[in-house]
Amino acid sequence: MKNVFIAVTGRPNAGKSSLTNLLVGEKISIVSDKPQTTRNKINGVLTKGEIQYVFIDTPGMIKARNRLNEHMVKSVRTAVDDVDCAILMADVTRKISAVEQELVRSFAANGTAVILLLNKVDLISDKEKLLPVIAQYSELYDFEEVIPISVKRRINTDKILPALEKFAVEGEHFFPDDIATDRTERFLCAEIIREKILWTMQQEIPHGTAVDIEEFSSRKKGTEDITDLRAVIICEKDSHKGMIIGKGGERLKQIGTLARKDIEELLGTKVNLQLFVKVKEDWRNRENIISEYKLSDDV
Ligand SMILES: Nc1nc2c(ncn2[C@@H]2O[C@H](COP(=O)(O)OP(=O)(O)OP(=O)(O)O)[C@@H](O)[C@H]2O)c(=O)[nH]1
Ligand SMILES: [Mg+2]
Repeated sequence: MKNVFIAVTGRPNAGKSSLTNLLVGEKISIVSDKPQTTRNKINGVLTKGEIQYVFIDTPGMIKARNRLNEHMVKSVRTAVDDVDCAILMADVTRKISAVEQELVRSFAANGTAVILLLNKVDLISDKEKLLPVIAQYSELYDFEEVIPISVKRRINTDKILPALEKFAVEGEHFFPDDIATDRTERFLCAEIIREKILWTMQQEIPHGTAVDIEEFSSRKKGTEDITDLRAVIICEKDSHKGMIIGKGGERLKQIGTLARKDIEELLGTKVNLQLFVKVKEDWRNRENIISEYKLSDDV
């Protein structure tokens, strides 16, 4: 038996979580068009034959602006430290930035084998334009392989597992062969709600929200399984609370309806979802709140 641990790294919004979901074949990590969607390391597990692939989806690398960001950056660093190889996910439509340079420095320090994936090639009509991009990236690091891909259009995505296979090492599988993630249903439900906030709200508000599941219990109603879920959306300001709730509660209702659909699919039961909104001023800089609500993996 073999296993291979792969850190999926790159700038925010490059498509790391989309890729992780595609490779494990299930949606385990939330996706949005806003940068800084992922906040925690999330293991995506794929067992294929004798090899177990463990993809560590990481938060997009950023310059930390608050305590929450610092935890996010730290989680990328620790992910890169002890893996068999890494994926550097780049957005082919964007120029090389300080993010790629910084990640490459930590790869070099650790001697990490890295596969460069140039994502979103579907947005480039003239494929000739890829050549200079590949040349620029090749100057950054001695990548094991460089693969232009599109997660969205499934271009070249079948080349990724074969490229990772050679980094597998002999050893027991770390996770049961039939799971796609070791994250709890409770965590995944909170993430689904956060995703719907990202989808429905503008810029700064979703980044200042977190979701805490206060109640998660199951019961039977006749032959039907029902899950009762009570979740609190934490936000930073009274004015944000008003906007999340919306006129006549419309926005919160929309978030709830979208989330409930996905949660029902995840759990395979009917879901009774109750959503509340609470204000915790400037919580992203308050270590006690980050730890009270377990909003980071390392507190
Ligand atoms: N056009 C195009 N869009 C893509 C592709 N892959 C992902 N996206 C989109 O890019 C956006 C970001 O995707 P995510 O998977 O959330 O990106 P991420 O790297 O995990 O982002 P963070 O968690 O913020 O670091 C979403 O709107 C995706 O639908 C692709 O191949 N082509
Ligand atoms: Mg992500």
